[in-house]
Amino acid sequence: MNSASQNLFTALRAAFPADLDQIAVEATSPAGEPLLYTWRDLDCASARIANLLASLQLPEGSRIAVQVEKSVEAMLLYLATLRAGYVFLPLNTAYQSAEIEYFIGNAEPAVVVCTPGNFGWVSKIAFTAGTQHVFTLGDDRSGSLLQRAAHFGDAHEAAPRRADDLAAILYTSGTTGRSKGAMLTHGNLLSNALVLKDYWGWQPNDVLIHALPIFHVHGLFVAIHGALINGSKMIWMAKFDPQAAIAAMQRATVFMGVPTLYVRMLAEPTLTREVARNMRLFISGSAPLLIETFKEWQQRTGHTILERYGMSETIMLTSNPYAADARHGGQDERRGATVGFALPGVGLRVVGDDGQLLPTGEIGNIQVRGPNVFKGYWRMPEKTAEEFSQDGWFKTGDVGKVDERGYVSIVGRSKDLIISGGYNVYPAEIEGYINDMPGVAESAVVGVPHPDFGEVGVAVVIPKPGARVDGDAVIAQLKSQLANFKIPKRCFVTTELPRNTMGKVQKNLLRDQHKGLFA
Ligand code: MCA
Ligand code: AMP
Repeated sequence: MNSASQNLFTALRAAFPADLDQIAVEATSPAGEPLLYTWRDLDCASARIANLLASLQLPEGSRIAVQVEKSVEAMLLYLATLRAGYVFLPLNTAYQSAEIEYFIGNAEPAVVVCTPGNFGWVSKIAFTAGTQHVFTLGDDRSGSLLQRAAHFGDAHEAAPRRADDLAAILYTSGTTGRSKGAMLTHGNLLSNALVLKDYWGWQPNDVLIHALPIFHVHGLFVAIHGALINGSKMIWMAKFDPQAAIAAMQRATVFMGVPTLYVRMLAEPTLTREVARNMRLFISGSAPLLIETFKEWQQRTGHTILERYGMSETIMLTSNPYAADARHGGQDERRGATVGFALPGVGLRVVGDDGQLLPTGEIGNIQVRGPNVFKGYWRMPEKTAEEFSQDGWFKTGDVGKVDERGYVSIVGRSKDLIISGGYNVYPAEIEGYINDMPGVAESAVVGVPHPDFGEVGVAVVIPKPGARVDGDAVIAQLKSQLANFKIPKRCFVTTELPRNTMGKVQKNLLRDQHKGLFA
């Protein structure tokens, strides 16, 4: 290996235990059979896929776009992409053809990997966009990717990469216009993984319950890097199942989830102190954890959930302490309704709308900087410039405050965003689709509280004069166009939207009006 290389894979591989025959991942096949992977399996299988990718002689910086069901092999494809030095582009399996067409058209990947069942329509989109190679990968190890990779050797020297070379692009929707690809570098990902290794007190004998999807930051980076860079085993769940997750706690030590996962486990009578006795750490993030959930978890299990805060553009930014944090007077208290302290190396400040720094405790716009902050939006230099202050801080779009002890609380968002079950839904995108429907004059989508998903979208639609619009039909049409988690749970048809004197829709009034819908 080139000693100057900052390839993230090299750092992850260096952390594998000396005994490669230990179990690295315990998974279950779609048919319910146990599947065990040793560290050697991860090494050899990712090498075979990396060799396959390398054999394609793709241009430097090529994107490998992947829309497949969660499986250990899908993780191996991620590792292989890093290893071969290309750029991983994960896509939520809920995305439908118009969404995929946009991502593939925008990112121009050299390789697309999709499920065998989607090959027909995905390959059509990909070949039209100029992609040369489309492989398939099923969650049962089927498909052309592994078939082709099997012909390659099981050793591969990781391609040398600099810290600021791209490792991944994660698409994140915008408050206006189309999704933007956040470009994350090997240095972004490695620095964040190393900080979390230390801050969360990871140990090689930790066992992580991996229950999240692997196409977003939480499941793909925070969870996978966390386990791998500590040489820790994972109990791998292709789909979150509260009963299975609770049962796994007796053999595990770390769990990561979005708040919905905690809410669903709390609804299970099997969740007790006894069953959680072996656990060391429960981590929550991606959406606000209600204080009720935080307290109930404490009562039921005796564990205090550690809440942290991050973004696709920045990976992890803040965290409640796992142990005493010397930077904050040795405080080790995990405080509910806060996201803890700025992580070591992360700068975090709160500014007013005029960009001026606000005094401690005042609510304002959160801005951040550090080695974890992304390189920019893919092929969108103007958007990138807009999202940074003149002195180089990234504008998160989150609104919050920092108290005198350094605890950060998020109290709202300046971006018009709904976070539903840990997934981001941008009202502007949904409104765009509704406004294009026949007979619709305009629409507004707002987030309202929901006991399971935290928040869900509700649409309010105004028909054109004389037109008839049916709310259920609007929802049915959206279902055929957009990822399922983006679909508003209810749609009301009415005569006008509340507006302020400037003519702007008063979404707060709509939120108030509908806040009891799912209570
Ligand atoms: C599923 N449904 C949803 C959601 N998920 N509706 C609203 N919000 C959701 N998140 C709906 C589907 O549309 C469907 O409705 C019905 O629920 C059943 O779908 P299914 O897929 O079976 O649902 P599920 O398996 O119960 O999924 C719920 C889930 C999942 C497990 C909570 O949403 C999930 O894995 N969320 C985690 C997301 C995540 O990893 N976020 C991290 C982003 P219908 O039947 O009407 O069609 S990373 C991030 O945010 C930052 C960086 C950070 O800080 O981590
Ligand atoms: P994404 O675009 O999927 O990366 O989502 C990032 C957004 O999720 C952040 O800007 C926050 O609004 C939100 N977020 C992440 N973690 C938390 C948390 N612990 N509490 C509140 N919001 C969070």
